[in-house]
Amino acid sequence: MKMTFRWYGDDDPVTLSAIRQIPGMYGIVSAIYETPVGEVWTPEAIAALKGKINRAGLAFEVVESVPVHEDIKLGKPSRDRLIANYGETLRNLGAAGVKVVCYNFMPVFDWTRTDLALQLADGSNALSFNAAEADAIDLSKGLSLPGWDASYKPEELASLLEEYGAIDEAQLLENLAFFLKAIIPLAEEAGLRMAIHPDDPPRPIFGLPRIVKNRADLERILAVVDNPANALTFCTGSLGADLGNDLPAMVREFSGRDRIAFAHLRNVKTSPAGDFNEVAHLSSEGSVDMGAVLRAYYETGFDGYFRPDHGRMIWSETGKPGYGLYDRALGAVYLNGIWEGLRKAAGAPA
Ligand code: DNO
Repeated sequence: MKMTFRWYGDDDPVTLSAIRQIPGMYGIVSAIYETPVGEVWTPEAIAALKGKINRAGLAFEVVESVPVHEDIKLGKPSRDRLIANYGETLRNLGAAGVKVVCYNFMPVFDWTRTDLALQLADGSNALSFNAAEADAIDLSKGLSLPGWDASYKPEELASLLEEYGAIDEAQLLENLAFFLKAIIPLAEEAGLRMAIHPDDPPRPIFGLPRIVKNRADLERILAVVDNPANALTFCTGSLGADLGNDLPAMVREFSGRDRIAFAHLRNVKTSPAGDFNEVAHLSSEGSVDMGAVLRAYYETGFDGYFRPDHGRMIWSETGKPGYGLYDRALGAVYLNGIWEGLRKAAGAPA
């Protein structure tokens, strides 16, 4: 297991030198944010990012995300050119030593929350989602959240949503399959693994189809191209927002088959209806049994990348919701502690 931390580049209030001081930190997860979605990430831009990270004493082996253009998700004719560009980006990333590329296939919206600063009982703030409040959102005013790869003006959003009117789950899955059949051989050639991120929250939202929500969905996607380069970003926070997802069992299954390349570790307190708020990483704080999840990784010999996902805002920190330094650092230390316990219990040296 290699512990990593997400960093949003020079505009991120969290600095590389601060991340370097978190015990047990191996590497940075980042992206090139300046290149428009659909364009090629050049070797120069990749080398500049990698250089910055390496000079801070950290590895750069995981990208999150190379965003997938909406035309690919919609299956429009322009997808051929966009997929060719995506492949070239993968080639450039692989040549720079990147091993995993995280991406998602959520139409229009990435992770969605209804409150970015819910106050918890201990005085900290966390992200939360309430389905009734989401249904009441007026999309004609546009919607964007800090941390998304793309945002839309109200009129762009309206026309995109209209285009998705013709796309149901089966069609979206077909468009994903088309993308994977083209991209996975290129990823393999580039020496890296594609790792799809689950839908967050794991259910249809704003009438848009969602196809990465549960075990059956993940099975279906992995079967499209049965190759270790077609892998998962297994996010306990996203999948954990459906109490029907048995996370330790799913990790055992997919990590056991070496199909998890990247683990997002986050805890959520979820209601039976699927409303949830994020909490500290500790098992006792939420619905995710982090100890059991890590045991499943350990016992299946996981040697991919971990990252502590979203933290609360604590100790008066301000910054990107979910992506402050302090609570994510506590998460990393907690996860490393569990891992050390598992290693020692199995007789491994520290
Ligand atoms: C949320 C993140 C997601 C993730 C994308 C992957 O905090 O986990 O935004 O980066 O869905 O493409």
